[in-house]
Amino acid sequence: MKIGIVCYPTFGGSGVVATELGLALANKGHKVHFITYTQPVRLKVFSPGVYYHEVRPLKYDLFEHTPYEIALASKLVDVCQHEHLDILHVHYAIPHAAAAYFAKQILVSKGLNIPVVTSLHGTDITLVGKDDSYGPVVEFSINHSDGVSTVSESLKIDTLAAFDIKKDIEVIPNFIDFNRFKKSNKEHFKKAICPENEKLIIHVSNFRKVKRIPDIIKVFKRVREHLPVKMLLIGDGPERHKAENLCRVLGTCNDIRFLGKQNAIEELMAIGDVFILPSEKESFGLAALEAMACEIPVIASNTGGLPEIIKHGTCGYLSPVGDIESMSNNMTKLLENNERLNTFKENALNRAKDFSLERILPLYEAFYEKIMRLNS
Ligand code: GMT
Repeated sequence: MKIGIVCYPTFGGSGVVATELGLALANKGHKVHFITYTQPVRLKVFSPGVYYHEVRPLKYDLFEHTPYEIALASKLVDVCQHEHLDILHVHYAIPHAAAAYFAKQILVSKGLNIPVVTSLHGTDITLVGKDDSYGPVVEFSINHSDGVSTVSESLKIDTLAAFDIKKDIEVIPNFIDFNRFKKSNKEHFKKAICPENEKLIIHVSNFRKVKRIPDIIKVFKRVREHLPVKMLLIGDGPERHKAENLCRVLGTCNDIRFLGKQNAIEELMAIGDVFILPSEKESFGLAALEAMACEIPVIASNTGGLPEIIKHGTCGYLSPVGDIESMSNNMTKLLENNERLNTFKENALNRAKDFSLERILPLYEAFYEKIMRLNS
């Protein structure tokens, strides 16, 4: 198949999923065309079967806001026409689904019918998409996509609750590439971070409000009252500064390292004992799955798609959003007993295997084929 992929090329979860999906499809022999405003980090290495088309909106003094969606739609028309794409797969509804609809209509006027698949990832529905400033366009462009998928059952339910949806929604969970995410021996590195053999807590996110970063610092403080622990906070975003201040106030700075954005997350995961994700909303929680693939159990909030990945009491623990006490107790219980911790680590890996690339990729291929058949 010749597949066009549109996504956010930066550090967001939806962009990571879209890029990994495209690379995996190309490895299986498909031709994959990425259409984005900058090259996704992982595409910078040459890979046969992968093509990249940059969207470059013309800037003009009169435009206070450059109309990116129009430039994207125009680029989609160009790529679909000249590269003879079979299907267009857009990740994250805003603004990609609307731009794809626009491009599709232009192509129809030229006698070409390209099916469009829209994958919803989370905040495009649960936070931003519902807002009046985007809602009508999001609803319309979902209903006019040829195929719609969500990354969890929970996000499907949220989508149906937020909008008047006339389309069937296919649930295709996020996946993990075990060639990349697996436990490796980084003992020297662990020794440098945890010289007294402390247990190591890890969190990875884009540090937005929805991730509830202050909860992480508060849980850490409580656990540290019982056990020797250290923590790595990986990623960056608007809440980081507040979190650093809270560490100062709570006197935990010496045991917490803020690492900022990192590419080789798997190398850091290799030394973790437990992962924490106390989000307000989390449609899937790819970071938690990546941790589990590296044999790290997860302490998380019982929200969104997280219970679909984390089995409470076997490969992690779930608590109500904002319940610091419950999360701290669960984490302490897990870290203070090596036998329990090792069992949870093993269970985490086994659970992650349910989401292997090998299992999930054929679901996307079958979905494309179905949509192409229905559209022909
Ligand atoms: O907040 C993020 O983690 C980024 C966001 C995005 O849209 O890029 O992630 C969403 O999509 C990911 C990939 O499908 C999911 O794993 C995340 O759970 C989801 N984030 C939220 O729902 C908050």
